[in-house]
Amino acid sequence: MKINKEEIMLKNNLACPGCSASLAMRLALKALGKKTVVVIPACCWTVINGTTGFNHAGVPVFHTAFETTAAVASGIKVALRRGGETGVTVMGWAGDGGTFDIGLQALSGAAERNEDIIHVCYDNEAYMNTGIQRSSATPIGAETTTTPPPHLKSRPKKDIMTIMEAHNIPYIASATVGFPIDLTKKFEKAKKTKGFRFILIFSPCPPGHKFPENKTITISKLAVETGIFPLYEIDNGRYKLSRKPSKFLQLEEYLQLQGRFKNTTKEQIEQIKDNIRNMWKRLNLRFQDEAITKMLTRD
Ligand SMILES: Cc1ncc(C[n+]2csc(CCOP(=O)(O)OP(=O)(O)O)c2C)c(N)n1
Ligand SMILES: [Mg+2]
Repeated sequence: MKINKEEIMLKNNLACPGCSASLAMRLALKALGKKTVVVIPACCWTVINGTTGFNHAGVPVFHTAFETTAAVASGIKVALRRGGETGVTVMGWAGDGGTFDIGLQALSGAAERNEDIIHVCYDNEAYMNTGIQRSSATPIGAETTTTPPPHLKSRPKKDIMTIMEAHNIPYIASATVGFPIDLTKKFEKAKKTKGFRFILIFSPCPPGHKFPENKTITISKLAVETGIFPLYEIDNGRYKLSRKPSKFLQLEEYLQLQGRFKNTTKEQIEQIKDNIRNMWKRLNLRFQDEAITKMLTRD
């Protein structure tokens, strides 16, 4: 499988160097094509897309209030359909704040109604645009400006994939820019699917996670290979593991590259490891994969 060579997004957007959210949009639009409308709430992407008069996404973008992405995207899709435009993909593109937290009500409503839209969450695990405040997507032990040491985030990351699964929608997937072909395939599948589709993209952020800008892809890959961010799909209720780890890499390999975990305590690291193991046990009830069962029972 090849990634479409045609660039839809324009060059020189306002993203920070090494921004995975910028690369994620570039890949998503290559898969979805030009007949796409994007709805963006308050988030880094409001800035990335450019100041008034600029539109680096290269497709129509509707900027909306923080809590309204999925409601606005639903309305745009209906208006297009009423106007006879049936071939346009409408994609809400929100951060973790706009998805896990303040956008959750609109998201849940649109998912329950099975609106014909794609909601993408580029998850950089904090409110980055406003200065790195913690969100419910921030992992345990992470430093943010509202969880400074020694008061590091003490609660686990919210499990948004399971929340979305509970809505019985046709397509749910997790992806990251470290695996661009996998990400592209998921957007292609989402484009072909009717009804509500949800894609969670793990999105490392150099200034927010405090790592050098050339480590974005390494960290995206390590998140998958250490098991902290599993890549999978729930396609009409069928679970499919996209990348089967033969052995999880040591979580520390992932944590030590990021300044946000510089002060994370041993106990918090153990807590994260326990949570990863429990998450995989839960997921493997669906995958029923023998190799994973063996890996999880090994101490
Ligand atoms: C109702 C409302 N509350 C707060 C804000 C301020 N605000 C703008 S962007 C943002 C953070 C967005 O975080 P996230 O959705 O994770 O996107 P990111 O900035 O990380 O890309 C906040 C708090 C706002 N615009 N509207
Ligand atoms: Mg964020």
